[in-house]
Amino acid sequence: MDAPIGVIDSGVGGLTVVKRMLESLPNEPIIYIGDDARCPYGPRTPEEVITFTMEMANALQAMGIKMLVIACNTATAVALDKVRSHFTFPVIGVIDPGARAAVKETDSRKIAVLATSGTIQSGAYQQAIHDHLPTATIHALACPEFVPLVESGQYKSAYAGNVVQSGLQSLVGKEFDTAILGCTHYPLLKNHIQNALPEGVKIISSAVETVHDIEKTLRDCNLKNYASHAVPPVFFTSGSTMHFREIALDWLAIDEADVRTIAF
Ligand code: I24
Ligand code: DGL
Repeated sequence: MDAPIGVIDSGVGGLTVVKRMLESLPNEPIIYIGDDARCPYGPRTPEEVITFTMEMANALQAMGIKMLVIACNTATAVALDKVRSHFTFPVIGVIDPGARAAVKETDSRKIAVLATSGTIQSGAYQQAIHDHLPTATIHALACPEFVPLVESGQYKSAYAGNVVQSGLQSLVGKEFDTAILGCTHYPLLKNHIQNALPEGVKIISSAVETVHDIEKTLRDCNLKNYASHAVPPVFFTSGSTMHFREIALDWLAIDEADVRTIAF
């Protein structure tokens, strides 16, 4: 099946999922939409996020995708069920894969979740973890400073380490052995987050786990592309194609990228 896999996100953060897809599924064509004009979704109301997510999903349906990946945690948290019930192609979110991986990893049954305000308020991670491990203790923490920190480009700096340290202050003294990075941007802060948490805490990146789900769905639904040549992804942004291209080239370590405009 050589139709593309659609990937949607509030902006460029979903490129963390695309990077893993290009490594594991190089022959699968990808069409990505980043809603940069309306990013960030983290502080928005569920109604807004649902409307925006449906707009992107509709645009990709019109382009003939065989499967949809909601790479944005906030959009997955509030819109996954609605999107799933609306389309006939399989729809994969980033929350259940991360929750399942954390449940597999934890020995103490105590799990921390770090995410945007919208994701934490939705309770979606808490629900998904309890679905797989009803006795789990969950420490859910909104980290609203972290997305702007990454987007300011200072995420590698010592200053970022301090912001992460303060953001995670309320977890001090709490017991957990596993922490979920429940936001597209947090893998870029992984070292700072690891340093701010007690030694030995296992960190789960939803992006990595989601690709396992995509591979399984391609197999189960007979949607794999058997052509054996790499296909470059096509990117759409509702914002600046120039800025999008800069970040995509850097993050994906590629020389050129087909970046087009989409209006909502
Ligand atoms: N990282 C992200 N978003 C940005 C950014 C960034 N600017 C610098 N870096 N900007 O997300 C968001 C607003 N833009 C988006 C494009 O259109 C115009 C508006 C995290 C990306 C994760 C893949 C820092 C930066 C970078 C290159 C690679 C990674 C990275 F410049 F974090
Ligand atoms: N993509 C969002 C997420 O994973 C982070 C950026 C935003 O708030 O839109 O939750």
